[in-house]
Amino acid sequence: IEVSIEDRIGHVTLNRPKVLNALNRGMIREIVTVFDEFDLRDDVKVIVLTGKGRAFAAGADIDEMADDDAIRMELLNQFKDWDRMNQIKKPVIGAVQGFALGGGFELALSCDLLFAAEDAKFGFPEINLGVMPGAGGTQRLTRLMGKTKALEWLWSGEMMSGKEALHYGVVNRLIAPELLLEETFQFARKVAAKPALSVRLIKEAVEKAEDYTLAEGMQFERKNFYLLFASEDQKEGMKAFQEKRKPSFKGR
Ligand code: DAK
Repeated sequence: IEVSIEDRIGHVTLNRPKVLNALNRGMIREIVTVFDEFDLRDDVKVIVLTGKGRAFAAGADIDEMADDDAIRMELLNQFKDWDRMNQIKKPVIGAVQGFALGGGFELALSCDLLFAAEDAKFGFPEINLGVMPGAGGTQRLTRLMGKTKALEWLWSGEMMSGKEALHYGVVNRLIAPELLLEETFQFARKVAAKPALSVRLIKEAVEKAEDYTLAEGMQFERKNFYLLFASEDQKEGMKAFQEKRKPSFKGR
């Protein structure tokens, strides 16, 4: 992977273009290790994940797993690394060009927002390999598009165009390929300029909306709402409004 920080945006680029960024175990570990580091750094407010070349990622590395057996996989416990991805508190925006297949699609779906180039192709070809998605694909796709549509894609193994992905609410935006990075970073900078605690607690509350009942979710929301009144940014934000000036947020 390649890693950089610019304008308070931590950028991770998948960088095995010769094999369409096929995700091997080392790569997943590197991604989550950097995400964890970004999550703790004060100078990173938003994380952007992209792929180099003609794919975001064409899936887990088939050469690496072809000879695996169930017990070896259980003992390797690779899902521990994948699960760490779900614990990142800062916003993660994925920018997908070309193929996002199998584990590559699952990695994309674990981002909070997805921006896609018009040439993006999403799919779960696992069925053609005699397996099925194992890193959240059946769960996340179903939550986004409903059971019947998700089954159609998961059973057929066919690739979904960027346009279809937009239609089903899988991606936030469809962008001309040459503008994908620019538009993604433009949005990332917008979020990076917001009070970071609000951004963080909104993400946490929205995630609960998928698992909690409405009453539980609203209770949770309320606690986060109260918590923000303990922040300096709340005082600054409201004072700046009253004084008719631009607020200066500190993320505290
Ligand atoms: N793994 C390894 N190599 C791959 C690869 C992959 N997933 N995808 C592409 N490559 C390699 C190709 O072998 C080829 O290498 P060379 O022959 O040049 O050495 C190079 O990338 C370029 O690919 P193609 O020549 O095939 O390019 P095309 O344009 O003709 O075709 C394609 C593009 C995306 C349609 C095709 O490459 C393709 O079908 N790729 C495989 C798609 C796929 O089946 N993906 C894997 C799904 S299974 C887990 C978590 C997650 C997973 C598993 C376990 N744990 C935590 C335990 C996930 C599983 C999956 O993703």
